[in-house]
Amino acid sequence: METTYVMVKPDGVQRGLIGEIIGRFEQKGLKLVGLKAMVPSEEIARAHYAVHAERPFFPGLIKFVTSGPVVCMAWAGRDAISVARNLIGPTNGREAPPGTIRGDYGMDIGYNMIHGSDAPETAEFELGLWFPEGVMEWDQTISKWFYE
Ligand code: D4T
Repeated sequence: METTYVMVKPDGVQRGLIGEIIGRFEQKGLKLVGLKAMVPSEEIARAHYAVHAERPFFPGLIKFVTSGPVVCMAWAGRDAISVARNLIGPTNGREAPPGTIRGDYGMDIGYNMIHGSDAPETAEFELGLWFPEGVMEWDQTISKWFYE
């Protein structure tokens, strides 16, 4: 079992897509183990995107992600990291295939509505960053209908 960090970005919140996005993860069969909303501080945004600190788009990215509320989520399941990335789709919404979140709702690279961890190391780092209090442990009784 893996746990991944997923976040509805300010454009997804502003556009009223929170419910639609959470619904896709729920219906897929992932287990929600963390959920909260906040307006990110510059400090947390810079730490989250530290890997892009030298890229030309970094200042704009920080301004965007701190511009309003985001919805922070932790989702658990078998191969949760790649399952979530596949639900989300490629970075650029114009190229993302229909059926993915970005493919169905997005037209841009920067405004791409949602973030998902891309590897076990980044998931661990991002979960620690956004959920320092830890995530929930609970028994999803229906999970026996998702896994053989
Ligand atoms: P995130 O990290 O937000 O889930 O997006 P991806 O994993 O799909 O894409 P990424 O790490 O390459 O980019 C992080 C973040 O930066 C924005 N971005 C990216 C941008 O504004 N301009 C760019 O040219 C690129 C490459 C979008 C996502």
